[in-house]
Amino acid sequence: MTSMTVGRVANAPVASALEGDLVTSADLRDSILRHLTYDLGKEPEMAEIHDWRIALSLALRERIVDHWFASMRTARHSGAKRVYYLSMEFLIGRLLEDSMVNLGLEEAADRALTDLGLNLQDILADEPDAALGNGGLGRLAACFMESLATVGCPAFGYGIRYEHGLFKQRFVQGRQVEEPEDWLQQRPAWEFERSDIAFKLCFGGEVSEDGGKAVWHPEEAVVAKAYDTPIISWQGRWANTLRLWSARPLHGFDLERFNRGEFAAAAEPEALARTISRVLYPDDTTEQGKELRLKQEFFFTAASLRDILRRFEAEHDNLRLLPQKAAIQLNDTHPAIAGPEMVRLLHDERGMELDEAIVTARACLSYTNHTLMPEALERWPEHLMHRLLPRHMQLIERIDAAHAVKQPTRQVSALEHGEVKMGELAFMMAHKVNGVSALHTELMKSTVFAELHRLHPDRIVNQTNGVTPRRWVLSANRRLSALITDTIGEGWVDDLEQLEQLEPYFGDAGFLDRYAAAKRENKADLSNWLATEMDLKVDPTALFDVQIKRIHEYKRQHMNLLETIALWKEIAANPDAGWTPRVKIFAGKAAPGYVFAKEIVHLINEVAAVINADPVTAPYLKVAFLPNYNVTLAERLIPAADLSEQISTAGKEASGTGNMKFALNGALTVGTLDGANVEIRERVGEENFFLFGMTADEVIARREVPGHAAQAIEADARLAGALADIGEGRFSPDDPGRYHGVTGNLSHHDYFLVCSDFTAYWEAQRRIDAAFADQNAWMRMAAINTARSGWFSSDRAIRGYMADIWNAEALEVPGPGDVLHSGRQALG
Ligand code: F58
Repeated sequence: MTSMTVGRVANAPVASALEGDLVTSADLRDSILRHLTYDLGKEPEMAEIHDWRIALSLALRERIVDHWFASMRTARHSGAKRVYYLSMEFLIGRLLEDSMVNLGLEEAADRALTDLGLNLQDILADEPDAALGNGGLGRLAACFMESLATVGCPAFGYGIRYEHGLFKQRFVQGRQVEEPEDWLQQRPAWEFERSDIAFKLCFGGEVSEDGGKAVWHPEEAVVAKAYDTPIISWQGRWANTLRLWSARPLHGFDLERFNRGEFAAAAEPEALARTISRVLYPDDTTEQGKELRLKQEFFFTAASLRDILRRFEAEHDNLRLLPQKAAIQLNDTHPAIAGPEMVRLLHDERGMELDEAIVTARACLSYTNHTLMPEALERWPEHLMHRLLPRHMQLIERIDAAHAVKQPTRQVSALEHGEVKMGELAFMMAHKVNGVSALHTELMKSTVFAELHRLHPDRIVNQTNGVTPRRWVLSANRRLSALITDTIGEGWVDDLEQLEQLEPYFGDAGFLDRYAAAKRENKADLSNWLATEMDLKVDPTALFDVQIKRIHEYKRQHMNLLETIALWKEIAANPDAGWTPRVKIFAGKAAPGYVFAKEIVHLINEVAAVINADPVTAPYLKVAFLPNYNVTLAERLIPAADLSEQISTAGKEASGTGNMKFALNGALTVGTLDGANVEIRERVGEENFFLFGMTADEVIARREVPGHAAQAIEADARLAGALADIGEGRFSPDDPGRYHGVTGNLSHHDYFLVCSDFTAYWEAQRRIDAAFADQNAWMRMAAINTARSGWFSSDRAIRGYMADIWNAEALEVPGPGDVLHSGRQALG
């Protein structure tokens, strides 16, 4: 319980960044108290920290609403095209700090809370992460939402309001244990429930013909109900909506059955319907729940399309205008059923000719691909598609046939071996298809979509990913931000390429000293956190070497671990050789059904336990595996990193976005020529990037060499030694054979070429040791990374989509007077 102290009344106005809107800390304090009392029903002296947090969030949300209405009104009145970003995942993290910073109300909030005897940092730390995503794809969607608002592009994000986001990860004796995540346990502070925005969605049944018209007779229906979260731009200039759908039963509760005493049965329809938005799929490797996943995909896609058409039809009466008014981006193939569903809505339900419906749908739709890995490309059994969505299956066949007409030799089809290939379907139904880094886009053209690219040479375009500087630099790294703003002013925050203006200051000793001090203090903070949270003592001046991302063989955490073991052995054999002290930091979740990844998690923990207990190597090497990696943990780790591990097998990482966050925050990259690493290296300069390993072409050639792994092991005694230690149970004495699966795979199969790249990786790491020993030179390289990475802003990426894919324009809200007298708004 938090007691309220009646403190100084801070009435001095705090200039908010919002034009014409001066918010005093006293105003804010009053609205916090009002929300606490009248919305949460709590007396200040009885309020817990989360009550205060929610009251503060509501007080801020209140200040967003007028701007939100004004933005939507401007979009409506201008007749401008709207962008619709359909994504199965939005990995948002916390929103309170983001909103406060974007509204320019941080100082006011700090003072208001101090007046109330509270501490802003404690309140911020209380917010649960909204983890409605698995990894990069979901985080990209969240960065894009913030940038869409910041550049003033009228847009809606559409997704699913999962009751349980990505599982929580705990380690029990080194093994990953998954626990359900419960972000909705406390009252969600940001969203508005929209009982009036709900659509009925159907599944199953059959299709009949009536005078040449297809009529779908579904057998099952649920309701999608909207929840809206306003997303405010930097400096509150614009706000868009993130609209998430929650599944409800069509017919509520069965009172008759209840009255007969059949209590569980009475609640059954509700429970069944709600299952659709119950959990985020942590994975696409498991077979279970395939049907439910397809239902989820259709559920949110179909609800979103209905909403888009409803809005369009309220404003226009000619369906042919749709492509001029709506750009619909499919974030990977999860919403690819949008193609046939849109055709169905236009043709079956609105009477447009089939061919025209296909052309119209295609002119609205575009598709982003995030992976080339065959096992991750979605395919649905035709029989399942037919059973759940019989009319859509017919339309998929029509779309495929219509496409086939244009290719006399008929080499590409969306239907193969009894499956629907969603990548091909999305490609056929999109006017643009984009990759997420230059290399990835070229590989799309030459591999998975080679044939489709030949047929449609203008369709594939590149849009290299980006990250929002507001969250990933301004908020996450206060010390660095203050230095940047002191040096070049605040303009960089929404024009990140201004960071280039830092470089002329590198000659001033003062700048690099302050840059180094910011990094040192960030590392000291992290060291303290590791001591208190993980009971791990580390040298805060050591090289902080960080690999944080989902655990996957292609991301090669195990290569990093093998190098760690080899380094440990070398230090132990020769402790006085002048080693550069290192802290190896890992974090990441393994998909629950991905056995190999879970073994890697276990192994990292067991290796960490052995190395951290070694008194001889302790001054030079520590290993930390932080549990439950999430957005908030990334915000803590990235500003404290010296070295960013981006070591995927070349050709496998579509882009990466962590790599951009690290470079901006002054960590040097050790990386392969993969994904956006290639573009980062081009921009920061090859002398400020530690490159190693095979290229994508070399990877393909190397795989053809018989016994490539055995050869590599034979040629490198360090690698052989590390593998032998694992294989002999040095880190798992209770079960020496525990990792035979891992060592066997690496020695005989090694698809991801860990062994073949190991020696080059080891050598790169030793070059890094030497470079880090010269702190002045290192800090200069780090600062160059910051100064030259401004291009990786998601504002730039969004402008690229607007120009090359959506043909959409940015808008500005009119003056503050119009904002404040908005009257009652028809929402959305
Ligand atoms: C990631 N994909 C790419 N997929 O791996 C990464 O290179 C890229 O930077 C990022 O997208 C953004 O473009 C990714 O995160 C998933 O999370 C899948 C979602 C569906 C279930 C399986 C994982």
